[in-house]
Amino acid sequence: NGAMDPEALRRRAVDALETARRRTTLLTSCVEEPELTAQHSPLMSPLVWDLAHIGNQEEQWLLRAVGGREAIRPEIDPLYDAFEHPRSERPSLPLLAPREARGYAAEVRGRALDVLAGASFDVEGGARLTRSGFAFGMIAQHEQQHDETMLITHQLRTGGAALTAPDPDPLTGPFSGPAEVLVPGGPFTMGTSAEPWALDNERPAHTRLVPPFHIDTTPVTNGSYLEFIADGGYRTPDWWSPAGWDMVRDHGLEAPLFWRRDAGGQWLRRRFGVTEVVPPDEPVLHVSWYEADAYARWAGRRLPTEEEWEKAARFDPATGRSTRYPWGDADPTPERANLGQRHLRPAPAGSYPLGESPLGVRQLIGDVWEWTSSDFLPYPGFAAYPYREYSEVFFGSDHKVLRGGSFAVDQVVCRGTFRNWDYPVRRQIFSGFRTARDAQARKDGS
Ligand code: AVJ
Ligand code: FE
Repeated sequence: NGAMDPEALRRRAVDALETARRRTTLLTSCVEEPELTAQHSPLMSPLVWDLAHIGNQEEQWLLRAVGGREAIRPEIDPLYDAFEHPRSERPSLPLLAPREARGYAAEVRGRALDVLAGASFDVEGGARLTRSGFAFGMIAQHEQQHDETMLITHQLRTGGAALTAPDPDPLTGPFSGPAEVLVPGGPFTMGTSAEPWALDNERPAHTRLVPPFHIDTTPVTNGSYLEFIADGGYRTPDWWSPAGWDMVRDHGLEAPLFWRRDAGGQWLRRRFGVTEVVPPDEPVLHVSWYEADAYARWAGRRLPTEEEWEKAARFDPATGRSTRYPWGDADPTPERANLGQRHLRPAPAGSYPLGESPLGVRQLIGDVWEWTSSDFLPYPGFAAYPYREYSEVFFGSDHKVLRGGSFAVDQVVCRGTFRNWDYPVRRQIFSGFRTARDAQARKDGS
C-alpha cells in the first residue's frame, strides 16, 4: 500500500498503537497480580516482563531515537534487553512491579503520542525512521508480537480460564473443494519494497523462479493428524528426520502439545484453561517443525518451501502480479481471515471462502502459523534495519520459517510477505502446517 498519504498513515499509526495497548491491557489484567510475576513456564517470561519490555522498546525508539528525548529510566534498559537475560532467568531479576510497569508503559505512551503528533509522516525524503511513519508502525508491530507471546504464556499457565472469546462460525457443510491446488511454474515477485511498514527481513522485492507444485487447499486438520497418530506415526522412525526422531525419544512424544488421551482412549486437549475433545475438522495446532515434517513424509508429501508458500499466497495468475494478501490488496477483515485474537482457536478447515487465493487456496492468512521447509535466510539485497537484533542475528540453519500468522496475530503484523521463525523443536507457539508435492514440469518451463 505505497499509495497511502501521510495523514492516513498517521491515523493508522495511532489506531495500531491503541489497538495493541487494548490487547496488552487485557492480557495483563485478566489474571491476579501474583500471576503476572509468576513463571508459568521456563520457556516464557513473566507477563510483567513483557509489559515493561513493550514500554522500554517504545521509549528507546519513539522517545529517544525519533523524539530526541532524554531517557526516563535508563537504569532499567538492561533488565528489558532480551539479549542480556534468557527468559528462564527473568523472574529473578529486580523487575518493575505490575503497578510500576503499567505506569511506566502508560507514561511512555503519552509522550510517544506527542512525538507522533509532531512527526513528519512524509512518504519520501526526511529521516528514514519516520518516513511513512515506519518507527510507529514498527513499535505497534513489536507490541502485538509480545501480545502473541503473552497469549502463549496464557496457554501454558495452569488453572481455570482467564480469557474468553466467541468461537468462529462453524462450516455450513463439510468443505467439499479439491484437496490440493496446482500452482503453475514460472517467476513471481517475492518480498516487498513498497509495503511501508514491512520489516527488514521482508525486503527487498525480488524475482524467484518457482517450479510448478501442488499445495493443500487447507491446513492439515486434527482429523488427518489423528490418522497419522493411529498409524503409528510417533512409533515409526522412517517418517522422521534423525533430529526429529531424537526429539520423539528424548521427550516421549506421542501427540501435539496440550493433548492427552482419556481412559476410554479419546484424545482431549487443554485450550486456555478448558479441556475439550480434539475437534477433527480444525487445523492441527501446537506441533513442532519435526512433527510437521514427519507427518508430510507419512502422507507421501513434503512441507512447502517458503517461496512456494508465498507464491501460493500472493501470485495472481491473471495479472502475473504479487498481491499483498491472497484475496488481493485490501486489508484483512473478519470475513477474510481469523486474526487478532477475536477467537481463541483456529476456524474449521475450509472456512473463509472470501479469503481464498485466486487459485483457491484457503486460510493462508490467520488460523495457524504454517511451518515451511525453509531455513530463515536473508533475501538478496537484505540490509538490517533499524537494528541487527531484529532479524540478522537469527539468520542461518537454526531456525525454520513460519508463514501466514495465526488467530493470535493482529493484522498490523500480518501480510503475505511477513516472515516468522523459530527452532524446529518449538511447540508452544500457535503452529500448524499444510503439505505440498512437486508437479511434473513441462518442457517449456510453465
Ligand atoms: C519474530 C516473533 C521471532 O518474539 O522473538 C519481539 C519478535 N523481536 N521482540 C520474537 C520480536 C523482538 C520475535 N519473532
Ligand atoms: Fe521484543
